[in-house]
Amino acid sequence: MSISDIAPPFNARLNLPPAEEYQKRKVALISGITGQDGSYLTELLLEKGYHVHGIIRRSSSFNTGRLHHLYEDLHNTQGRFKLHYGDLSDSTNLVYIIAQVQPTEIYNLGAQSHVKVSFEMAEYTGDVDGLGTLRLLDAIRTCGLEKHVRFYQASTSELYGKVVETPQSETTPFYPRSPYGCAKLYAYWIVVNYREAYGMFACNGILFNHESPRRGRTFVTRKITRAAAEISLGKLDCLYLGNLDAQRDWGHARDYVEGMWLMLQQPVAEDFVLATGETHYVREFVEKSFTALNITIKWQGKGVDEEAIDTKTGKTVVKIDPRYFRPAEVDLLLGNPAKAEHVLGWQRKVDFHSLVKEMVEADLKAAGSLVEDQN
Ligand code: NDP
Ligand code: GDR
Repeated sequence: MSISDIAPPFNARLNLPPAEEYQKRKVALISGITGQDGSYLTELLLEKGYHVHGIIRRSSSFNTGRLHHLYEDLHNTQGRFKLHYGDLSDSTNLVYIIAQVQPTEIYNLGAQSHVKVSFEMAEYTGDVDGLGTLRLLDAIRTCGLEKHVRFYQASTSELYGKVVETPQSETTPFYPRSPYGCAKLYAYWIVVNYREAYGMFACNGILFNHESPRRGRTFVTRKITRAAAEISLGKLDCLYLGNLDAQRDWGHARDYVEGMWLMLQQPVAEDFVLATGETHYVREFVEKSFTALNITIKWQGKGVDEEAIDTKTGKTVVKIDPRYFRPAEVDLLLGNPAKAEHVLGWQRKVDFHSLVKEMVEADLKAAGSLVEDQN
């Protein structure tokens, strides 16, 4: 090992081939690679022959569980998969990683992504989700790669927040309802601004909720499917939830990462909504999950006293805990994916029913085995 392996010189602005030649390589850099979307996107890009580099945070506990199978498969990826320690709050580190990796595509999926948590960690969420996006864009420019790199920003239907119109599309005005939504609003506009100011190929994917068996356990869908599976096996008595009246447009994460990739393959950088065009109450998600486990539930009571009873056993299986209510709520999300369908040729494949079924089955399997799942 030479000294340059330990501390390679920072020569990012030197020796860059012209953009067309540079773009012939397929090198992706993903922030947030350890998250739900990061893991599906990595699979997709490796399948497409990309070299995939990911930014991971140093953690005292294991945080690469969703990528484990890709490590195990290293002989198939022939060294095309590499992880780098980093953080969206650390500009120098981002410049260094980009200079080293020289990516052709950057997917900015890293974020404090929990809406409720953002009310408790508002400044941190603003720093990582808002300014973190700026840091990444400026790191690209610092490396002299603004004409070489295509940039994807994980924007969100939380930008719409308070209902102004439905279905929500690329032209619907924004009205965020949380520190998370406000931070993502800054990120959205800085992406548009850098596209216009510096001619960068930078896109916002305005993605509506997307779920999977790899969804974090504190998001409502996974919380429900996991608890329902455990209740069906007698391992848990009751599931505690917040607002059952919120409506969401839920799709499958695997379908949505394909849309992210498609956005970066277009001749011109634009912003796109990805959604299913269907909306469902949280309450419906609960009912469907229990039904998939052959448990019929009946709702009774009102407001914080509402509960769901298992009609066979008479036991209460769902209760309300006001702790899970948010200081300001997004009541209704329903997206219009027409532009993505028309321009990108994007189509979601998984419907609501199949999504719930897949998540419940995965959680039933995990709850029935002794092995703790990693997601
Ligand atoms: P997850 O919460 O599953 O993953 C978030 C990722 O960001 C994790 O890899 C996490 O690392 C990483 N991260 C958190 N903080 C930092 C930081 N300071 N620096 C670098 N990385 C960080 O989210 P999803 O995969 O569901 O979502 C991906 C992106 O898409 C997010 O930006 C989210 O806000 C956005 N989005 C998600 C939607 C959805 O429905 N899933 C819909 C619309 C937008 P670690 O594992 O160490 O915590
Ligand atoms: P959301 O997802 O806020 O839409 O953000 P989440 O699953 O957290 O909430 C959806 C709706 O369910 C209601 N809810 C509960 N939510 C949670 N987490 N826990 C509960 O116990 C509970 N009970 C009811 C919520 O009030 C809310 O209305 C997700 C994230 O992935 C964001 O990063 C992303 O940008 C948006 O989706 C689109």
